[in-house]
Amino acid sequence: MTFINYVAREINCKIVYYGPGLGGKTTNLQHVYGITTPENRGKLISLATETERTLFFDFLPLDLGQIRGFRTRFHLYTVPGQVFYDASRKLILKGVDGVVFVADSQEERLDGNIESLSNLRLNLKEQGFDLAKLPYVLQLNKRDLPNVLPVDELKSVLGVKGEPVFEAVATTGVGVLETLKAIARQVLVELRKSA
Ligand SMILES: Nc1nc2c(ncn2[C@@H]2O[C@H](COP(=O)(O)OP(=O)(O)OP(=O)(O)O)[C@@H](O)[C@H]2O)c(=O)[nH]1
Ligand SMILES: [Mg+2]
Repeated sequence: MTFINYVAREINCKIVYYGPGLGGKTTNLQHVYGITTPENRGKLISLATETERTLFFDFLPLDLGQIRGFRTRFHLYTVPGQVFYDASRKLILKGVDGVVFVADSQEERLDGNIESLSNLRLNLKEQGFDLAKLPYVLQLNKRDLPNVLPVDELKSVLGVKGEPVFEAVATTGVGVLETLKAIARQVLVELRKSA
């Protein structure tokens, strides 16, 4: 739920990067952090295990300019993809305005993607959200690897509602900004509708 602070003239939106473990969610945020100027971003906060797996979440606040005199802030979060951290994922989805699903394009991760997507639907439902109505983008990550499934196949299995789909290589930044822009655009459209 978008938080509009009329006193501070600020709009705060929450975007959550969801997807299977090791799919590249944290890498997306690291890239965004790396290419934004310090004036437009806050600290990247990561709560990770010793092996760099997300333990609770990553958090990056981004300042994306003004809308009708209101400063617009996007708060980017990632969830931990590992199956057993479901309680954290539920918590992080609270008040979400838009979701990016980061799929791992590798053939052997197809089941992991499907499981994570159904977990997303379920957790959104529990929070009173309907994936069909929420701003949503699908990112097909790790396109640089040799054992990836064709884009059309991934789209047909993982596509939810004709959402924008981006091919990405998060480690080099390919598709990362495009993905973020697409979800931000959808969130802003929703915001205008409700304003
Ligand atoms: N080859 C390749 N490796 C990638 C790509 N994106 C991420 N990786 C690597 O995949 C590993 C996992 O990436 P993370 O960003 O930590 O994955 P995550 O989705 O945050 O994983 P969890 O926090 O466990 O849910 C890291 O070693 C990354 O460097 C990519 O596009 N191509
Ligand atoms: Mg992570």
